[in-house]
Amino acid sequence: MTEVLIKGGRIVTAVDDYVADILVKDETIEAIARHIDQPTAEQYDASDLIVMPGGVDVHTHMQSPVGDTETCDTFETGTRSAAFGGTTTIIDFAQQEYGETPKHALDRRLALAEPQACVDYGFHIILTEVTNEALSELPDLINYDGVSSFKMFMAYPGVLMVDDAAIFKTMRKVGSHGGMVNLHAENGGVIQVLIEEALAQGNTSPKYHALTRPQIMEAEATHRAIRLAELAEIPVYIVHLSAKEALDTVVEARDRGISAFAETCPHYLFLTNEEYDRPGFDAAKYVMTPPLRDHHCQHALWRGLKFDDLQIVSTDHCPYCFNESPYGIYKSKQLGADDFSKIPNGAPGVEFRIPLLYDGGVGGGRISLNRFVQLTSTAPAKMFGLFPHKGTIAVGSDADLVLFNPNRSHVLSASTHHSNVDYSLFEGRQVTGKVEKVFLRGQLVVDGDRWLGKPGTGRYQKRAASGRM
Ligand code: DUC
Ligand code: ZN
Ligand code: ZN
Repeated sequence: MTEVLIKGGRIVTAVDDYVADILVKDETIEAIARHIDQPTAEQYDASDLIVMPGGVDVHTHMQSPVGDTETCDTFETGTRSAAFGGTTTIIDFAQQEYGETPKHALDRRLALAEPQACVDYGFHIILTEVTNEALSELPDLINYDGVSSFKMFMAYPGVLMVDDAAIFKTMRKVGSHGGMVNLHAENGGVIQVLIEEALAQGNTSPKYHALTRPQIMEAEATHRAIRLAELAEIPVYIVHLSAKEALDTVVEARDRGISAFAETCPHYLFLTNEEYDRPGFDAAKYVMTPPLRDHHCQHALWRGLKFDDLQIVSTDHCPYCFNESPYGIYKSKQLGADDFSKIPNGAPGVEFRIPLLYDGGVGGGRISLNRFVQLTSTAPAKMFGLFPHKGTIAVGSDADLVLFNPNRSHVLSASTHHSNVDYSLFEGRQVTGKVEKVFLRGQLVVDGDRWLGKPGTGRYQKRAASGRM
């Protein structure tokens, strides 16, 4: 039996803050008390450190094909990077290809992830073709396969976009089984018109990615998604919310008592659309969807986090290299060197979510320490059916524990991160607060700069209902 004793740490959950010892037996927390003596256990001194529950990042794209492109992290490299950043559970995506059933998509992704995963993982299923056969599979996917959330795109016509009828039918089907629909909320038809106009005028540089995706088209789709969910009487979750106008729509619905939830991402909290003024093609590093917004949006998002208008911070880790080498053009931003609409959409960040949010949120006086844990671990675990195994420190919970030094400064950089991607959105940013040790179900996997984990130790998580907060 593996026994681990973590001594004298400051235990911080979404609601607690106290100093105690934690005894782990095998994979779960056995006891928490002021003083525990267990000479047979491996001992770790956590005095002067925060001990918090492992991070839960509910929006990543590892080894993820979209059209011809594929993200450049494998499940192995991406989940190792997550672990170094204090994240011990991810929820990634299983995308239904045209002609494929959702169940087949899940099985395909499970087979890929299983030998590689270095942290625990689940999947949302991306539905692209809502046939009767696909709909008929959804209850079993929720009840037996543990997939209680389904992502649908209101953008990218001809590639991923589905219409309102498909969204509504899905909502009606999954609602009574504890399912939830996650929406990429942008008006894809209108955006397509704007993209074609820009290209026809010879506007091909990366900044036109942002200029063709207006904030009010995010708000319009957010509003539509929420109204569809309201009619279907099901909770709804807006992914990667970036625009103030979209947030206003969520707030209005929540004030009416609708179960409308939303996440935002570190890049919207720490960067603005000024990045698109970078010279040459460098701005392509910031081509993610939705694009970076202005200072007003950033301010509104921080306010939203503070007052629970936004419930979760996830990364939308969707890494494409800036350079063509070494992974090839289809994993590189260079694919869109002559045409912004061909730049693969997405940006990396799975390793930096926790240090960034601690530094800018807690250190910056914008959110409390408890709220920080809630946003990065507890709320995502509750939202997506992983609580109480994940998302807290309690007797019986999985011993996913992060020992975090709140006083240690370090510099975020692609030269030291553990992802395959060759750049960072936050290159050179100094932050205070560093992940020192990470335990995955009681096993020490990160110790300072040392990697002690193994591919394949991450375990698939069958999830309970989503959105029943
Ligand atoms: N949406 C995502 O969720 N991730 C990457 C790109 C996108 O449009
Ligand atoms: Zn999206
Ligand atoms: Zn995404």
